[in-house]
Amino acid sequence: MRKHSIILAADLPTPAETLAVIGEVGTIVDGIKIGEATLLQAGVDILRRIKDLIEDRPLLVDLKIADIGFKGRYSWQGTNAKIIESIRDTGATHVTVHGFPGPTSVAEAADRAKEAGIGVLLLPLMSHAGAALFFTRPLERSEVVYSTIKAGIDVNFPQELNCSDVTEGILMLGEALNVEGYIGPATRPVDLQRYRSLTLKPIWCPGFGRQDRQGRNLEEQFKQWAEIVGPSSAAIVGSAIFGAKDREAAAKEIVEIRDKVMG
Ligand code: 3DU
Repeated sequence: MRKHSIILAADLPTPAETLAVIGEVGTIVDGIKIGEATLLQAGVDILRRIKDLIEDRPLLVDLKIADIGFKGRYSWQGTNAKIIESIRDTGATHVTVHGFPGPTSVAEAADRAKEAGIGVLLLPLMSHAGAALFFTRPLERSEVVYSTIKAGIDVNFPQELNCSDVTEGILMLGEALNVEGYIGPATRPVDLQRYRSLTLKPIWCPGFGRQDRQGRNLEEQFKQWAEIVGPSSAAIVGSAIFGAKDREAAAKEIVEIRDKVMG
């Protein structure tokens, strides 16, 4: 993946429009994110068609998986494994998974996705207004460790990781279970700094443009974001590209902003 990748969140109302936009700008940006609404309408076969259009670029399937993990005698048999199986060999390179359902759920998704060659991006927090309500509830390191051991998940929590709330607890779990990376809010720079103090992994960030609540233009937001998260991370940009009158120009503009910020 290229440094400071730009990932288009292709959230169009119909599969035909989704494919059209990807045909238009899919090779200007560095990767594509497909949402659950598109998959419900089109089925997973659309992922193969998108992959043909974008070739070796990353294809993130934003399912925000949050179902049960269940370890049978020999293998994971919960719903999370079944969801991951449904996107195996479709061209999906990454999938989003929620952390709040706890250690078994995340472990099942992470293990099965690894087997399928798909990287898990865990969600310790979200970008929209009000998302902090539950994610910032207090949580202690000992609670995360105890609950993980009790669930029979055999992992080590790095000694240096501390935890004060749910967001940091999910980051702790992600580090211990060795997920590929995280989804982090571009709207919350202070929280992104907290992520960076706990992990060196890639952080893929939505929240550019319309979700910004600090009055920053795209360039200011991008610059601040890039300084905090570092080059291995990615910016997920949706409506600022697909909602523009001239989508090609909008996609090129954000790529230019990235190139300028990176010097
Ligand atoms: O606001 P935009 O149009 O740039 O779209 C953002 C995309 O990122 C959209 O698909 C949304 O579902 C996703 N997303 C968030 O915006 C915030 C999160 O915390 C996680 C995913």
